[in-house]
Amino acid sequence: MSLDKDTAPRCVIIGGGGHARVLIDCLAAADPTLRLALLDSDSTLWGKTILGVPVLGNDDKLAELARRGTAYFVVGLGATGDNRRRRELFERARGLNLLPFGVRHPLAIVSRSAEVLDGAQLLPGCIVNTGARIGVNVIVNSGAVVEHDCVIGDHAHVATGALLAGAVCVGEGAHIGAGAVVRQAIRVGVSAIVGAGAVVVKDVPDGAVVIGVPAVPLHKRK
Ligand code: JB2
Repeated sequence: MSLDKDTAPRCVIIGGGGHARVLIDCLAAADPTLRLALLDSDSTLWGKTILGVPVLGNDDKLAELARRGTAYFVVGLGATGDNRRRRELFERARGLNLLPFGVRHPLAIVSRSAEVLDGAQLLPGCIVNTGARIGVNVIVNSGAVVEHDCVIGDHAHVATGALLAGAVCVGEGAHIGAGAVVRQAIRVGVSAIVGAGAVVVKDVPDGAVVIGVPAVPLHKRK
C-alpha cells in the first residue's frame, strides 16, 4: 500500500491482537473519523483487516509512516505481567517523533482533577478518581478502579476489574492482575506483579511477584 499525506493513517496501533481490538473499539467510540492502521509482527496478518483496520506490516513500517504523515501511535500490545515490550514499543515510536495518542473510552469515568499522562489507555467502565495520576502508556483496563490519589507509574497495567483503594502507589512497569484488590496507601514496587485475585495488604518490593489472599511473595524476578 502506498502512503502519502492524504492516505496515511492519522494514528497507528502497534500490535494487532486481543488488546488492540479493544483499543480499536475505544478509539472508534470516541472518534469514528480517526483514520487508523495496525502493525503486527505476524506476517500472516499483513494485508488483512482487523475490525476494518488494515494491517500494514511489522514495526519496520513505523519510520515510513512517520515520514509520510502519520502523527500518532498507540501501543496495542497488552501484557499479563511483563510490560517491558510495551515500554520498548512506546520508546521506539517516540524516537521516531510519533506522538502517543491517549485512549479514553466514553464510558471511562475520569475525575476532572485526575492527571492522565500521554498515551494512557482508559478502557470501558474503569474509574479514575480525584487526584489520581496515571503515567504514560499505562493501561487501566475494563472495569478497573483507581481510587483517589493513587499514582500509577509509567507503562504499568491495572488489569480488568482490579481495585486500588485510595493513595495506592504502583511502580513503573508493574502489573496488577485481574480482579486483584490493593488496600489503601500500599506501595507496589517497580516491575512487581500482583497475581489475579490477590488481596494486597502489605507493600510489595520492586520486582516481587505476590499471589493469594492475603498476598504473599512467590519469588523474586531477576
Ligand atoms: O513487537 C511487536 C509484537 N509482539 C507481538 N510488535 C508488533 N507490532 N506486534 C507484536 N505482537 C503481536 O501482538 C502478535 O503477533 C499478536 O498478534 C499480538 C498479541 O496478541 P494477543 O491477543 O496474544 O495479546 P495482546 O497483547 O493483544 O493481549 C494480552 O494482554 C491483554 C491486556 C492478552 O493477554 C489479553 O488477554 C489481555 N486482555
